[in-house]
Amino acid sequence: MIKLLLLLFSLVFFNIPDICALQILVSGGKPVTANNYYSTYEPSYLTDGTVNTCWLNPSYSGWATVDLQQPVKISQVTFYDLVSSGSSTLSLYIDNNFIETKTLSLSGGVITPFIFDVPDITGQYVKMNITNSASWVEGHEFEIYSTTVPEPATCIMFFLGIFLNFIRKKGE
Ligand SMILES: [Ca+2]
Repeated sequence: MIKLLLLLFSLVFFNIPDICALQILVSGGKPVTANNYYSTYEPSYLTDGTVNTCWLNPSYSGWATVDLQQPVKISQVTFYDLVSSGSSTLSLYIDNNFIETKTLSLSGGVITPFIFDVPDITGQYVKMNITNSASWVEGHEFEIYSTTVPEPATCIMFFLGIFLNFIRKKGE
């Protein structure tokens, strides 16, 4: 019995909070600056919440920076890129510190997410530098996520709710 209680205790206080961790989108509606844009395809379309709108840069390279308006612990960055056909190279910077470069071959006309897993780096300005784009630089959405780990008590209530619901359904 004591062993069981110890197991439950360790699960609740060490593992369950990680299971409960939530990915929160922190870039929605945040201001974006870019080195250039074409016509009405403004950088603000990178954080408007839909991949159907885009920032278009009349060049084969360019950059865009999201201002999160306060320092945030960042866990993941996803940039939705589109080229006519060929590859594109994306380099991620947080507060001017280089994080990672990715090159992907894209199918022509298909919006492709470039996903960067970030080891919880705190920063405010998130920059994507795009080079060697097979066609004009075209970004459809620039998503920045933060991981929030709730208090153990919140996790216990969450799993207790699932458990009680399970018992209730079994009783029906
Ligand atoms: Ca968009």
